[in-house]
Amino acid sequence: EFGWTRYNTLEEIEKWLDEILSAYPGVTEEFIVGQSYENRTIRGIKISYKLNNPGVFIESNIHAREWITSATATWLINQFLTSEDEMIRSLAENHDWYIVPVLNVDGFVYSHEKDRMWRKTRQPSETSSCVGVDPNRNFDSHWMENGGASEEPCAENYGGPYANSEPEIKAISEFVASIKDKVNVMLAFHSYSQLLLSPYGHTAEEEPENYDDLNAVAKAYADAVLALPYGTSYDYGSVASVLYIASGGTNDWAYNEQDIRISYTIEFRDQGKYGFILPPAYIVPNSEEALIGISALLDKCQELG
Ligand code: 0X9
Ligand code: ZN
Repeated sequence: EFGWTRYNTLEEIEKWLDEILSAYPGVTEEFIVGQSYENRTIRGIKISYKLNNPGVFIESNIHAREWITSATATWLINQFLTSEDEMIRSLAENHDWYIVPVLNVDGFVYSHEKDRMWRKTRQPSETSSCVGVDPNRNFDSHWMENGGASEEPCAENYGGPYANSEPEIKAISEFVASIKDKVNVMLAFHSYSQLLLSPYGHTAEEEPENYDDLNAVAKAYADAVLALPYGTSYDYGSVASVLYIASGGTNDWAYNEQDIRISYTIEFRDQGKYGFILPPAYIVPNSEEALIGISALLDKCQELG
């Protein structure tokens, strides 16, 4: 049965999504991002309680093995619809939420059924027997520039034969572009390392024009999470300064090509003890941190205007 005491399969997540959509018809709406290489439907849910709210887009599980991301995304959806807590109600009702719990559907299924550590998509290469592209190197923004993405089909960070070669990335790019005027904040959920990563990933030579704001907003998230009883610490800064150069990722594409000025990659728990194989007992703590962090992040955005 679906829940947050263990990790759910794609089939379980989709069945739960159907139940949620029929239980809350007035405030939820399904959106279809598109079809995956293996022809699965990539689904999202929009939650909207009123007109003219600022929009927040959450992309989750672009990397197949990062199961904590879809567990957290579904937990957030559930809280937004069922919680009676005042802070959560205000967070839920004063934003329009566009949430894609599992973007890399083919890879996610493969990570459940064949290889728990699978990261990439499942589209075969035309030049190699290796399968899949790193979807977070495949966006059409400074694609394959400056390193951090590989031209080698067998590499875990293979950028693909061309930008948007992966149907999942082409689909989400077109979908976000179609609603970009309604999206103020873009969050890409990943694990692990406990980091809030802002643009740029494609270069360490420059910083975005609103880098001070991006850091202030990230600090608000990190401070709020640290203040919880778990005492979990998050670090923040640009991808290139805190982590490594990596072009063609979601947060750079949203910022550079769609003009979404508040754009982060969030790397959830932990810091390497369990890594990608985070025990299910941490799903709820991680989700609580994401909730309080996102609430503080959005409050800070509003404060900065
Ligand atoms: O390398 C990645 O794609 C992300 N780390 S992960 O361990 N989840 O694979 C970081 C992505 C940072 N953002 C960009 N490169 N734009
Ligand atoms: Zn990732």
